[in-house]
Amino acid sequence: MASKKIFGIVLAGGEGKRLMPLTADRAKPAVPFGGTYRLIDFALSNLINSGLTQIVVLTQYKSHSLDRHVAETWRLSGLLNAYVASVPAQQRLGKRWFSGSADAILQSLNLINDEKPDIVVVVGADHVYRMDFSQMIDAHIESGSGVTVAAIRQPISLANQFGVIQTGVRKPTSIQKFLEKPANPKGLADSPDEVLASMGNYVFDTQALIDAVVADAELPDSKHDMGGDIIPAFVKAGNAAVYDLNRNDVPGATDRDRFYWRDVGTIDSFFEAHQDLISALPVFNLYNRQWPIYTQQLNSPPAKLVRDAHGNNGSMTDSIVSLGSLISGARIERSVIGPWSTIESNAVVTDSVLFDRVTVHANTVVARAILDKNVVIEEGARVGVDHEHDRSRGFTVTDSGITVVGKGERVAP
Ligand code: ADQ
Repeated sequence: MASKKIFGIVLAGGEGKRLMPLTADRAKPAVPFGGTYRLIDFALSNLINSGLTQIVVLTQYKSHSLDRHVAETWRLSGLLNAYVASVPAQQRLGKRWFSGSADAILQSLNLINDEKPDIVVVVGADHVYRMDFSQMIDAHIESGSGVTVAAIRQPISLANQFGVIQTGVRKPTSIQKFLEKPANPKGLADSPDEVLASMGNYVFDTQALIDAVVADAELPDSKHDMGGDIIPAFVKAGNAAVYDLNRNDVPGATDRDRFYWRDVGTIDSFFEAHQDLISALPVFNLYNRQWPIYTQQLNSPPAKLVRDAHGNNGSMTDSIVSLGSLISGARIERSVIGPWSTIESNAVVTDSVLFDRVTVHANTVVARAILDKNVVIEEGARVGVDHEHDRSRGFTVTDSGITVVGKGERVAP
């Protein structure tokens, strides 16, 4: 990789419908995660830690808070022409928005032409994981293919959410077949309950990428989608390799999180990924100093846990509390509390995810719930306890029983 010039593209224009109502007001990559992070911080941290210094983030859908987060947080030094730049859809090829992720790249070819890289790394922006892309780039160069697709084994029951890869028998690093979100895929020969899923991360030879998106633009039936159209075209041409995440050795990884990767595209998977952060031996370790996940450094006071006005102790176990939060005489278990939240006396918050500036007043119960920014739980209210009641109040309740309260809502007793 050392002798090559590398350019990074983060695809961040998707709508994230399945995360509603968390994406009602913001792009999916801007959805808060783990207290102080936003989803895009994982992709960007991985690229920066892998040595990339020129990265663009292609945005479109409700991009304001995403643009702001990228501009405020991801400021690289002006030296060496290093940057992370958020680039909104600009209608450069006529009066139309990005019609798909491949069209987003087609409409942004000026950015590639400006830098003239040898290799372009294209990644999604809505996964929680650690990955050293420099190792994938080395494998790509060695393979001699036009594209290399990062992959990880996933349960076959989830195959309809992913691009599913079949590799060659004689050459296991070449992709023989690629089916985007198939209904009935075949399991792996050595593990019939699993498939090899695309992670939505790709390494391209620059010219191969340009040729592919230009050719795709002429196809009347194409959806102009990276997973649905571009990668299958490379596979058909016998020009695609696979890179299994289990070959990736990230510095400082633990045995538990070495090959951790979570698609957090649904409320359930988003919720479960939070549970992966908080136990004493976390499934995903945020405290790996050798491969830090960066985010905005808020100018905030530390979190404070105090007794309430009556002298009652609170308690907190298996939880994360972010800067600026104030917790008095409340019980918090297995939860993630976002910045500048207030939780008052005799509130019981269990198995929950609170975004920033949430207020939980006294004598309340919050159970298996996700509370978006600025939610207020009024004194004596309960949420996540009676699902029928939650639904009747207009809150989303998933089949697995997670209640989601949208941005700025007040929950009355
Ligand atoms: P999905 O995640 O379903 O599958 P998609 O919705 O296209 O694919 O999102 C991929 C990335 O592209 C996201 O970061 C999204 O924000 C962005 N994106 C989507 N539409 C865009 C547009 N019009 N402009 C700019 N950015 C856009 C993909 C692959 C699968 C793979 C899974 C892994 O297609 O093959 O298995 O990711 O989760």
